[in-house]
Amino acid sequence: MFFITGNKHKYEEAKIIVGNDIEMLSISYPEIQADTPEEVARYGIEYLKERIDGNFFIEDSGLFIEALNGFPGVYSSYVFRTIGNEGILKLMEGVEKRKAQFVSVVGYYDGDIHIFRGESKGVIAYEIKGSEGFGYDPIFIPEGDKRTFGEMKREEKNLFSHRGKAMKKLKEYLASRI
Ligand code: ITT
Repeated sequence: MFFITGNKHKYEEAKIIVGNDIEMLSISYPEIQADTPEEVARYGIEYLKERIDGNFFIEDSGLFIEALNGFPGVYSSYVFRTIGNEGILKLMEGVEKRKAQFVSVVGYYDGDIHIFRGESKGVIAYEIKGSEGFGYDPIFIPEGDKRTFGEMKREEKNLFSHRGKAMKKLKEYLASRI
């Protein structure tokens, strides 16, 4: 089964949960401008299912910051490439309400489309911390811990993370089909 993504970190995190028989395939697909990751994932699958032989999944994720009305949300990838973690911390300067959540939506295709969602609640840190992971990991502290995802090993992050939870649902679905 293929995990269609250009992001090696996502693939490595997914492999720990779903298992070694997933293969990373970096094929680009349209990521539409929509309000929710579910819509983005469904559209991506509709495009890819005509082009890929066999079962596959994609994952759309993002960081939703409460005080910024959900920004960067579905624009997380673009915002990270442009203003990055420094830019986000700047936008959050003087803001005490720091709640945020990561959302991961996995879209799996086996002839039908199956959507699995995972969320991870937490807060935006006051400074960049840690060099593990990727993207917004060094500025996100999950509920129940004091460290950022950037200070955690992959296995540990997976226990808390949006992707860990969504991939676990995918894994359970796959197991129920055997
Ligand atoms: P794809 O090829 O799978 O689309 P991508 O990196 O472009 O890879 P998305 O379009 O889903 O992925 O964008 C999500 C962005 O949100 C990602 O690039 C990161 O900047 C951020 N992000 C998502 N999950 C994250 C995580 O677990 N930790 C830190 N940042 C994350």
